[in-house]
Amino acid sequence: MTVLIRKVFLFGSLVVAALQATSITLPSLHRPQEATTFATSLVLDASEAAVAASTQPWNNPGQFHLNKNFSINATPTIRNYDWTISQKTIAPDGLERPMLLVNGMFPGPLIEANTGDRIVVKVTNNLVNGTAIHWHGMFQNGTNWMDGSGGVTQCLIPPGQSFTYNFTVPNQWGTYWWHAHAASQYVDGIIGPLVIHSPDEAHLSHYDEDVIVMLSDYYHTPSPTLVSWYLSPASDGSEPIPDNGLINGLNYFNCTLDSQALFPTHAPCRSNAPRSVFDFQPGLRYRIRLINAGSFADFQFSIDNHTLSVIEADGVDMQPVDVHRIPIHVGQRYSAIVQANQEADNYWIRAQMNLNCFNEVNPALDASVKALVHYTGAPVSQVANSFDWAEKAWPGRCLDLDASMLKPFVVRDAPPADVQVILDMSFQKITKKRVSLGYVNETAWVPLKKTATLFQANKGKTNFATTQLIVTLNQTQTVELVVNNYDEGSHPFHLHGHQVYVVGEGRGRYIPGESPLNTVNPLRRDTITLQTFGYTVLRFVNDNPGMWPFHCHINPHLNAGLMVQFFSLPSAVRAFKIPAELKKMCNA
Ligand SMILES: *[C@@H]1O[C@H](CO)[C@@H](O)[C@H](O)[C@H]1NC(C)=O
Ligand SMILES: *[C@@H]1O[C@H](CO)[C@@H](O)[C@H](O)[C@H]1NC(C)=O
Ligand SMILES: *[C@@H]1O[C@H](CO)[C@@H](O)[C@H](O)[C@H]1NC(C)=O
Ligand SMILES: *[C@@H]1O[C@H](CO)[C@@H](O)[C@H](O)[C@H]1NC(C)=O
Ligand SMILES: *[C@@H]1O[C@H](CO)[C@@H](O)[C@H](O)[C@H]1NC(C)=O
Ligand SMILES: *[C@@H]1O[C@H](CO)[C@@H](O)[C@H](O)[C@H]1NC(C)=O
Ligand SMILES: *[C@@H]1O[C@H](CO)[C@@H](O)[C@H](O)[C@H]1NC(C)=O
Ligand SMILES: *[C@@H]1O[C@H](CO)[C@@H](O)[C@H](O)[C@H]1NC(C)=O
Ligand SMILES: [Cu+2]
Repeated sequence: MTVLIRKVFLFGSLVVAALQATSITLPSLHRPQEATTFATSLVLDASEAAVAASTQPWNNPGQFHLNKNFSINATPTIRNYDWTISQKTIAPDGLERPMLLVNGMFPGPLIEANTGDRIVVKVTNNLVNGTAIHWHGMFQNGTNWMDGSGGVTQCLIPPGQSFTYNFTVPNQWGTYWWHAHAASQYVDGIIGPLVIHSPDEAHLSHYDEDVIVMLSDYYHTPSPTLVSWYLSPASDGSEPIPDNGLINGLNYFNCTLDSQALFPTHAPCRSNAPRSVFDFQPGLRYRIRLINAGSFADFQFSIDNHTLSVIEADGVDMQPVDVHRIPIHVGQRYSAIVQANQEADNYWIRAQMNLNCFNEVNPALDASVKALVHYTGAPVSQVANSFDWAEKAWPGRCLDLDASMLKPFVVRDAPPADVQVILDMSFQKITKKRVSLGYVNETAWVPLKKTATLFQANKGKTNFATTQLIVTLNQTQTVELVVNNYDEGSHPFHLHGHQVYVVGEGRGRYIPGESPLNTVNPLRRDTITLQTFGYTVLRFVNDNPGMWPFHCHINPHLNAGLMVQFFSLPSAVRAFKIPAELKKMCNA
């Protein structure tokens, strides 16, 4: 999103002046009301889901309600998966389009494991293009080459070939997801949930049922077309606006609206696609694992008449905090406990796209994406009569849930910084083609072909292509990462292989000594939104060797270059024994 800034040269005095002049007060964010009495529990379940399954055979609603037979106390084991990725025409919301699917499923298969397990996924690529699968949030400590980042930690799995990802999860748990990390492929369907259990989780005894709710913005046009348009002068830097949104891969769409869409498809369409339905058994408590697996839209999630008690952010247990709405940006996850303590009825689940984050209007889009909670005993329905919370969705800018509300359950102060890295994010239209590209300092990332930066680093190379911004971090020490966002858009940045401490955020540019920092048990997570014309200060411990992307998770922005790589612990990386079959894929 670049409407204002892209017309101005980044480092020009105009922008600096604009940054210094911004003093708009933060919108008053919704604070939780008094905690509702914890009397009962919420359970989502899948009776209506069976109906959906009959009309949407590519959707497996059952996998989103975690099976209670899964033993979280089992001895460490190997979790094997066998996946084939292929293209298939399906109609998640009633309108047909070709999608890229794992084992013919959308969303793709759940990966469920315990801390201490090994995860082994054989991926066979039956697409016409190369692919790679990234395990979002997994530390991959000592197995950086299993991170699945195309052009960084691997060459793509060539069409017709297989590669087996193989890694352990020794020291983390919570809610994660997996997705293609090649071109824009995940936008076309290569996504799925990844849940890690542990007996050490903080809130295990506070819920009865465990449910996954994957949100995604959704486009009727395949992503290569949208990305070519975005990276052409025609878009003027405006991102494609979604045609719809999905909850666990389902939603209704009014087919007559296709002709009014920004990109009409005129594809076969039936205006009868079902929404997801979550069955609640009165008295139970439901852990809802929210995942924004979309590519652009920021959602505000709520359930009518049901308070959300947030207990996890990006795999980090939190001290419970009650809210009515959870803003969730691309790549982020939250768990919230919901109590099934309301009258037996149907209630709307709402995932409201934040239209303030969009540059354009798509007349085909109903930005209020919905699913239903259905209480046992209430009539089965595709609509509810419930009302949205009275207080408005969060106003204005596309901000994360206020970091000061999220206090990690395992208290850890941010260690003092040993070294500081400053990065400037911007969109600039300085290429000959007059296309707006995403820059970290002066580099717009373009993925390498036929090699990966990790392989180059492993061989001892220290000067990389000019399209690669590589920040080398030689020692195990605490890095303070100061990120200035010189763009009018907000950017959910994801650091691979780490959880970061969020020690400071604010408007304007970071001013050392003046911008306030909080190092007392600050929020820790792996995906954090840089606000419009603002700064974010993060800290992380550089104790995981490898080549780690730090990138905007808004897919068009990544495709426009908004990525930097941390080259952590070079001597350990040079000693990596990278499997030969991984390097062989570079010769395809
Ligand atoms: C759980 O295990 C029991 C006993 O083996 C079995 O009868 C039941 O079908 C299983 N439930 C699910 C949901 O898999
Ligand atoms: C394969 O990749 C090319 C280049 O990105 C793209 O134009 C094409 O649409 C892709 N094919 C499919 C089927 O996704
Ligand atoms: C996974 O890696 C482990 C440890 O290197 C190895 O013992 C095992 O054979 C591998 N499994 C597969 C299926 O490649
Ligand atoms: C679908 O959209 C058309 C055109 O806006 C509108 O006239 C019609 O009422 C809509 N149908 C439903 C069921 O909402
Ligand atoms: C939901 O909450 C509203 C507002 O508090 C209340 O008026 C309504 O009766 C509740 N609905 C049900 C079905 O309990
Ligand atoms: C990025 O640019 C800023 C401002 O010029 C500079 O202070 C910083 O060191 C640069 N960062 C890197 C990694 O080059
Ligand atoms: C890291 O080590 C390399 C070579 O060993 C050196 O050139 C570079 O300056 C070091 N970087 C820092 C930040 O100390
Ligand atoms: C990675 O492994 C090293 C060595 O075992 C350990 O010191 C470090 O804390 C680990 N880091 C993460 C993020 O797991
Ligand atoms: Cu972005």
